[in-house]
Amino acid sequence: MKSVLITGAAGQLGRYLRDGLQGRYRLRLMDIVPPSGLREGEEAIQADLTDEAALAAALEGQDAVIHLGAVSVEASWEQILPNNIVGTYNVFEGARRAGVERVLFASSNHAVGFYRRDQRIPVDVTMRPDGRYGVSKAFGEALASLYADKYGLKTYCMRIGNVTEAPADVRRLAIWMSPRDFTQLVEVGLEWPELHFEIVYGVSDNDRSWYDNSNAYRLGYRPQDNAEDHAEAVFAREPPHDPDDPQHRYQGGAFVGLETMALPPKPD
Ligand code: 15L
Repeated sequence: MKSVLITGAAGQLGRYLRDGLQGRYRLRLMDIVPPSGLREGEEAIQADLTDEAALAAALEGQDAVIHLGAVSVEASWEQILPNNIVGTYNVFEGARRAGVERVLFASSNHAVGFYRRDQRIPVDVTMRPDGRYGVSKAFGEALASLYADKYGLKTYCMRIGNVTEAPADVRRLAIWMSPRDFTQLVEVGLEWPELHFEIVYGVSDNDRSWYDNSNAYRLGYRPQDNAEDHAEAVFAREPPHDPDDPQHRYQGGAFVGLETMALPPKPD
């Protein structure tokens, strides 16, 4: 059975993965707050990603690391720098030093949030982050590329949309991912034998998807859910919006709308 470290394990995504991977992997759960309710096959480590010694100890003997730990929304540079930039560097460098074979990186749709909603994008597009958080995810993807090409780590970036039980709003009908599809996408990264460096979109099989996710399908991903099953309920509770408002025009949504006082009307 493979041993897998999950950073940010006390968050919602960590909880979904613990449920989905339970019994099939030995899970080491790391977070700044102690992950609770440990089950058989789980152990917990309370540590900060900026603590290199603690991270080295956590990575020791692991086959893979699923790196979820980060500030998960747009935030000040003072918050993004230690948690998302330094922390992510420490995970890749720590994995290299510890001989961990695979690094699965939780990237985000916000690395490419400044594509318009009428665009359908594959994984190899130019980065268009919609904020400092998105930049930190683009940075993590760059590290994944470097550590695969230069040091031979197997790296896998999931540009996650929004993982919840059901899509929260109209925007999420395009980027939603069910917990079971998320678990399956993670398993692809843990198991795909020829992995070198890959980017996939973390979304279910959504009719309204903005992504060409054929790379994930090539690796064996077969999502079982589709946000469209929730569309009627979502449209019933959300009033129509102005398509020229930046936060409705671009894929990144509200993150695009933040701090956009200087945004020209049509920057693209
Ligand atoms: C993300 O990357 C965030 O972590 C999550 O909180 C949501 O904001 C999600 O994107 C989204 O775009 O809905």
